[in-house]
Amino acid sequence: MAELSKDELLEIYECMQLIRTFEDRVSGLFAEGKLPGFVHLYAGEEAIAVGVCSHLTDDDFITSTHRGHGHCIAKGVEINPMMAELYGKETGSCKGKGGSMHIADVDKGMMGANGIVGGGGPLACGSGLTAKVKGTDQVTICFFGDGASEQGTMHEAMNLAKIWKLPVVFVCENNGFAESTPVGYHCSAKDISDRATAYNMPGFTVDGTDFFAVHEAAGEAIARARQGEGPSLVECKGFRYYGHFEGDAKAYYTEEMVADFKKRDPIGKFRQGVLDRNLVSEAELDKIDAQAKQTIEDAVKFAEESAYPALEECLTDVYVAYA
Ligand SMILES: Cc1ncc(C[n+]2csc(CCOP(=O)(O)OP(=O)(O)O)c2C)c(N)n1
Repeated sequence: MAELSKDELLEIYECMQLIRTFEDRVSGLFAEGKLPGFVHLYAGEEAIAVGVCSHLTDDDFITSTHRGHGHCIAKGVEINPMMAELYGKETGSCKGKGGSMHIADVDKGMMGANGIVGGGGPLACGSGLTAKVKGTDQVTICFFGDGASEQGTMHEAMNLAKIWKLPVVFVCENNGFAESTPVGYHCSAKDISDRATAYNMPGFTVDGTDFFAVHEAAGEAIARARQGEGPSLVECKGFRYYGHFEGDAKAYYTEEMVADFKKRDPIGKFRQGVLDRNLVSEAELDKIDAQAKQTIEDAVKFAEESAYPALEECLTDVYVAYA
């Protein structure tokens, strides 16, 4: 906590609160039938995306998952086009053709949310190899879930990243479930980070509800990658408040679990931590809460007032044109 300035702490809080407010609002909009397609919400996992991305610049890359809104916001993707993308509007980040599961913004280094579980690993090796060949110090973060950790693609990607000493940090967001399957059922390892040993790379498990724990572990791994020392695996253990997707009845959540989630809330924990140490004031945090609400309301208005793509735009940007 000590090395972060007051402005940085406020920015971090703002980013986590923006993600939470975005997700809570999207949940309501989906229930109202305003958003087409599937929506998977990130609320509860804010400390992971923000803890990691607060070390990155626009020149660094991230690969994301089907649960990608938090990654986008933490990497600096603009909120208005994001919301418009969820609505399928022409002002969306991908002109309304990607939707929630395919938001991308290459200028911000956000290489795309991804409906293919485990699909981000090979992409991260690609951008990692690009940085290595070009001799830049760009780092790629590969966010993936505990369920994705069982996919062959992730094992191949971690092995390749180590063999080629790529500047990639694999960040496993272990929220306890792959759809409704508990991690203890689908995973043979005690901790997913134990698998790092098999790839001869550093591996850590941290509390994914604790911003500072994530920030510290990710900072070490990112510094190693930037200095040419190769990949690492950081497992962040946490939870998601919402179901796997909006509409999930969550029969696998018990009342005790949900009560426990609330006690471990990453934003509440961060807020209490900085207030207890007198690093910021309550009024400053409350102001950010109000601003976040306004930003999201503005984004909803922007999205609702935007047009759907024209029919003749249907096939543009969908396939790569070969000359
Ligand atoms: C290759 C592939 N297999 C299966 C699915 C169906 N599917 C979508 S999300 C999901 C679970 C993913 O769990 P996890 O990686 O832990 O991410 P979380 O949803 O917990 O964030 C599955 C099996 C898919 N989209 N892609």
